[in-house]
Amino acid sequence: MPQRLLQMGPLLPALEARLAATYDVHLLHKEPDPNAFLAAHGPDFVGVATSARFGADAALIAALPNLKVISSFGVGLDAIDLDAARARGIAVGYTPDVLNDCVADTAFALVMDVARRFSTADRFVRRGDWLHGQFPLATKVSGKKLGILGMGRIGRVIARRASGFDMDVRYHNRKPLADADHVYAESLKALAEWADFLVVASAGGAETRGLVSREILDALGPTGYLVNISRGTVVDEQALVDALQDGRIAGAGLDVFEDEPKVPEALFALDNVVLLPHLASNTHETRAAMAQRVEDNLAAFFAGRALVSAV
Ligand code: 8YV
Repeated sequence: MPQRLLQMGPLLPALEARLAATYDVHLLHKEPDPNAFLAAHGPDFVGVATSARFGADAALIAALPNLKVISSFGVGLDAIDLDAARARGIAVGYTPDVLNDCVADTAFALVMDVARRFSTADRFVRRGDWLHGQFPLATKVSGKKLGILGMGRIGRVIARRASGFDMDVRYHNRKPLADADHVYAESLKALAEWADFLVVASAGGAETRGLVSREILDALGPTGYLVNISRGTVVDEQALVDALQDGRIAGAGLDVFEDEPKVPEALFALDNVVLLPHLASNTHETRAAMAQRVEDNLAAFFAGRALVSAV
């Protein structure tokens, strides 16, 4: 008998097909009344297949009394109630590392785009404005100061990208790293004051909510740029909109937002902002590797082995 898995939302089609070929998968998001379904059938499921976006909250975990394993597509764990999983001894698998390159690439693309204004310049050409004059000068990236909030797996790759651009890199974490090659800033404010570019690469969740506040944005100042590839919740979004509108920071490159897919409409009118639809890991190569890790974590669990990437 195949193991029974509950799938929380649409996943990569190739992954869905492979999971369905191996397990007895039920799609919770196709249920007209998911709560009624869980009340009637919750005890049937031993595994959950989910993503960083759909997560697995405390209510879901409580509704699945025989749950033993959660396998999530993504590195972010902010939508999974890890305490609830831990309390029940439920194994949690996720997909770190395989997406570091693409997320760091996206961070760097945003640094380049927001400073050099490539997206704005592309619109300028398409509008036919080049026929009537030159595009204004932009800001140089190479050799500048890049501050990283969250020197984790992805932060380290961003730092490596920055070294290719001869940038000076500093970082802030809860604690200095024993093995970091870069200067540790004692506070996020000190990092923001120092940096030309502040890149947010920390985890989401309660611990980092609102860390990039109005005060931090003011420390970054009118020549500083903010880039966020982590979670919208790390930045006080209203404070960011205000700072951009008032010219209190120079610009922002954002792949993530507080209430996706809703983006504050006030940002649409601003040319010093680059807006992406949370696409940092969305390449064929990286998504295939993430899908493989979701499968490998489940296969390891059901074979009685340790997960390849366990939380
Ligand atoms: C994905 C992400 O968009 O890994 C993460 O935490 O945010 C992204 O890679 C996400 O996993 C899709 O749900």
